[in-house]
Amino acid sequence: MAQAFEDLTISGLAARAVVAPLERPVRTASGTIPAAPLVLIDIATDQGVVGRAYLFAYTRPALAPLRAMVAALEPLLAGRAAVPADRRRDLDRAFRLLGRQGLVGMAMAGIDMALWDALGRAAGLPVAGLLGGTTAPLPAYDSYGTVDPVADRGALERSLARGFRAIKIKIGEGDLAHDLATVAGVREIVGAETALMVDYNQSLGVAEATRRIDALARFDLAWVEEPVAAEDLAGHAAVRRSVRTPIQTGENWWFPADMAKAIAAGACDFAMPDLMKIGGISGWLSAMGQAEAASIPLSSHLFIEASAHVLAVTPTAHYLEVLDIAGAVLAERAAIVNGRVAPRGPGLGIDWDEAAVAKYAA
Ligand code: SMN
Ligand code: MG
Repeated sequence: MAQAFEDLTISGLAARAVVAPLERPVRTASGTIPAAPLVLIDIATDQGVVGRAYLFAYTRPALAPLRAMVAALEPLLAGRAAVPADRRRDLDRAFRLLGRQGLVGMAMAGIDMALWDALGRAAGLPVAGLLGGTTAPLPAYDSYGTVDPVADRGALERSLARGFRAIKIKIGEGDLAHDLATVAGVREIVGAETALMVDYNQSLGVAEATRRIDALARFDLAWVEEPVAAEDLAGHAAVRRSVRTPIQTGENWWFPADMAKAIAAGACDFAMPDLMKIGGISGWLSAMGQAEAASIPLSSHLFIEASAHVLAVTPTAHYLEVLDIAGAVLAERAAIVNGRVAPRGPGLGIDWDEAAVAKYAA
């Protein structure tokens, strides 16, 4: 029996910290993430429906403060309707003077995702369905950290065997020669037909990025991601004007306002907002409208489960990133079928493996 949306009243908020093992450590040119510090959110309602979402703290020092930040929002939510638009308005107002970048924005996004999950569960629908979309499988890419073509040949071949026809690797840890050797080696393994993306994780300056991207042109890369500092929009635009390979960025945009600035600056050919930083499901809906208006293909960043639901209704949907940061604590990992991911409901399709949550509790 579907529960009427307006009947859902928030009765409590739980925020738990875990450090979830990763199938592969995420090595980037700007640091390595050996395991995933996560905050697991459960929003309980008087009607028994529980909305669930998780947040990614990136580094252990940020985990306890992020958990505390989420827990601190409970007084602003308890006793109020589980309506994402209204709760977002309340939280926007509560933090208008402080500002929403950082832990505040991350916590707000987590609440938003969990409330959308609660609505879907109450309605017995996947969030993609609530939003007017379907649960059809979406094009995805397998996302690696830095790779060694020799040592990682088996993993790359397994990605192809799982049906992926798009793969991203991180480069920039070494010099240009190292980048060229790595990309040449990976291109030889994946073949000319597989889309190959690279991610510099903000590690270069404008001149060096232009030099390296020009040198990599012969490998027909699908995109080069965050060549310079995320907040250097003019730098992204300068690189973009100088090279032929599409420039991708967006995972570090805080709320839709940052996306608008990037589009105005001509910073990128493609965009990939992160659900946690763009403002959750609600923030993504605003971002996808901007992408449509600017004809910018939109991809996701991490958060496989929730990203599938929003990409399902994104007019310029591009790729879903498969980098599974929470699978170790989920009752069921996101399903990859023939290199694609389908939204799974009800809600966002997130349920905890409580034994694993206890095992990995921080
Ligand atoms: C990335 C950065 C940090 C953690 C995980 C992944 C990366 C990506 O920038 O695009 O996946
Ligand atoms: Mg990236």
